[in-house]
Amino acid sequence: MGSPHVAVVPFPFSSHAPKLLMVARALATAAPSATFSFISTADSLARLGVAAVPGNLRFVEVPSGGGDDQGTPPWRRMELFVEAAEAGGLRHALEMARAAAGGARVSCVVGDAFMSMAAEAGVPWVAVWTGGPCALLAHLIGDAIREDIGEHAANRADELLTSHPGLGSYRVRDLPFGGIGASGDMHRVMSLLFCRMAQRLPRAATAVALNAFPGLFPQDVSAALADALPNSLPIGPYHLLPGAAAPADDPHACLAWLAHRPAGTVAYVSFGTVAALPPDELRELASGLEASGAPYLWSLREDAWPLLPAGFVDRAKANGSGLLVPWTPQAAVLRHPAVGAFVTHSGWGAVVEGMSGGVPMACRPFFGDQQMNARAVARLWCFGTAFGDDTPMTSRGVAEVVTSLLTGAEGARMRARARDLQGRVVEAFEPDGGSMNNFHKFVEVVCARV
Ligand code: U2F
Repeated sequence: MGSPHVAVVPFPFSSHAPKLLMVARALATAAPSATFSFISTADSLARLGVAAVPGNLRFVEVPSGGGDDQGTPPWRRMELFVEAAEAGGLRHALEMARAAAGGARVSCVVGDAFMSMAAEAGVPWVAVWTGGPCALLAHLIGDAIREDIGEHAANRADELLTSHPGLGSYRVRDLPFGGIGASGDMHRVMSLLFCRMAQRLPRAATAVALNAFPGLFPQDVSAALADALPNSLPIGPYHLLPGAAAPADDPHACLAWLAHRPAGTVAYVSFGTVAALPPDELRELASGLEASGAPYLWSLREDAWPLLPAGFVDRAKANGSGLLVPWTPQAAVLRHPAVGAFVTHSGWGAVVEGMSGGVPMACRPFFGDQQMNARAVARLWCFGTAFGDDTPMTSRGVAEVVTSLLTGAEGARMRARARDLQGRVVEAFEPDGGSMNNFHKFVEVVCARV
């Protein structure tokens, strides 16, 4: 029997592929005698940093299922990709990986939980969930929740989900079933993905990796998750797994800019890879940052720059008060001592990177799991606050929140809690720490001979 050949299959949209690549790098480092084939579309591979990977990790380009035309809307590209993968595309991709590895049969698929068609690929499937664990729980028991809240979800938005074990701190309005933004098509595509995933994960996945460390959530949440998904393994934050992180790519010299700022003085702003603020809110945020007087580092996609208030970019450049860039090495930025506050959409990657850096957060959630993540940051771990409820994202609201996080008494309390979480993250990655122990089990499952 030959050595294991593991196919790592990301969902090739938003930041899913970089997260799966972190897991793949860590696995390839931990199991040097196994072969890892990272299977993705040309577009997704082109956006990844594929340099400096372990020698036993290769990249295999597979068809996208159509929708390569840049004019195709994102929801339709996703739909075409998923339809093709469901209709035999994934099996075909595994054959391509086999051919590229000199005929070595794929012994295990480590696949994004969204790629749940892996359940039918005839190979053991180990799933990787990249979002908030409580959102996963909500998806897994989604039918029971929908039956409970029924048609009246809007009237019951502020009700706590106390009749669903593990979800009692969340409100109906926090549930992740809303899909992305106002687009009904995206909602439809995402709902189908989540629905298939919720059916297949408990039945077919050999194990499910979670981007969290054991003990991060209270006991009732862990128990409810273990009940819904007995094979889940918290091995995160993924970016801290040994070998997971590529060297920080910093084309806009953000780290050098931070090096000139005193500790805890800079507000870092980023809304991840999908969410976009409506233009009026973007202007409020920009003017609030200026009004706070705090130095800021803002990761903002360039297509949004023309929407900023007149002169904003030039003023930042002229007085050095801010640095606006299209991309930062975020995990390294959040670890930098100069960063004292994080204004974010509260995607799960942002949350775990923020807590790993010990940085208090101001969350402005948009869709999916972000509302639950923001709620957990503000109410469960209390190392941040959420815009929207009492504090609208107006210029004044932004200035107040940023000032409070950087210099206020409440901000200091939140920073202390963030540092406490940071310490627990460090412990989880000590040689006998919870995430490390689970990661060893994960490697064993992935590399098991079949
Ligand atoms: C979707 O999340 P996003 O991709 O929008 O957001 P995150 O989960 O926070 O992940 C973004 C990643 O991109 C990195 C950052 C994160 O690892 O470090 N990044 C960066 O390196 N530099 C930048 O300038 C900006 C970002 C979805 F929208 C969320 O609701 C889900 O929780 C998430 C689950 O994977 O996917």
